[in-house]
Amino acid sequence: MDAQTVLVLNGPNLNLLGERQPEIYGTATLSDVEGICAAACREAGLDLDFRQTNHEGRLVDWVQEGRSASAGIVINAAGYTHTSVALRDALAACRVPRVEVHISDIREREEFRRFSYLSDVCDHHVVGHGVQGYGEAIEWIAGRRSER
Ligand code: CA2
Repeated sequence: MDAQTVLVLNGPNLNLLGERQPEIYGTATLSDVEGICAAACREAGLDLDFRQTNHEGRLVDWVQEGRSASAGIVINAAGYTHTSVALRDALAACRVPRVEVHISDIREREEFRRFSYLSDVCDHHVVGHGVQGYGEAIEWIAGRRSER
């Protein structure tokens, strides 16, 4: 990991993207999402490190890995968004820009999805913009770097 690399982290079940619930999540697969992220990074002159796991502790490890030595962290923590104090604490300890992404609009869905443990420890949020939201998150990180 280095200061030119955007770390994009995906939580549980996102490996199944495109396989069901297209009315909520669309038809793109996680591999398509990686392509969107790669294009946004290429455009911004940044490198991409794209990962997915179904395990909470692994997400915590990866956030710690990127916490000081990356261009920024883009995270769709999926179900852990609504449950994980551990992930919140890891993000709170980051020194790099953090962007929370959700494909669907969690504010307009079931009550249990409306609360995010991660929201107020992230610097920016892209919610309900579909898979293109990942590209927007990377553009935000790139824009913030060019302001410095
Ligand atoms: O909208 C999002 O990006 C979510 O983070 C997606 C999570 C959900 O738990 C959050 O509340 C909102 C679900 C990820 C799993 O998505 C699947 C999509 C299609 C097929 C299977 C799983």
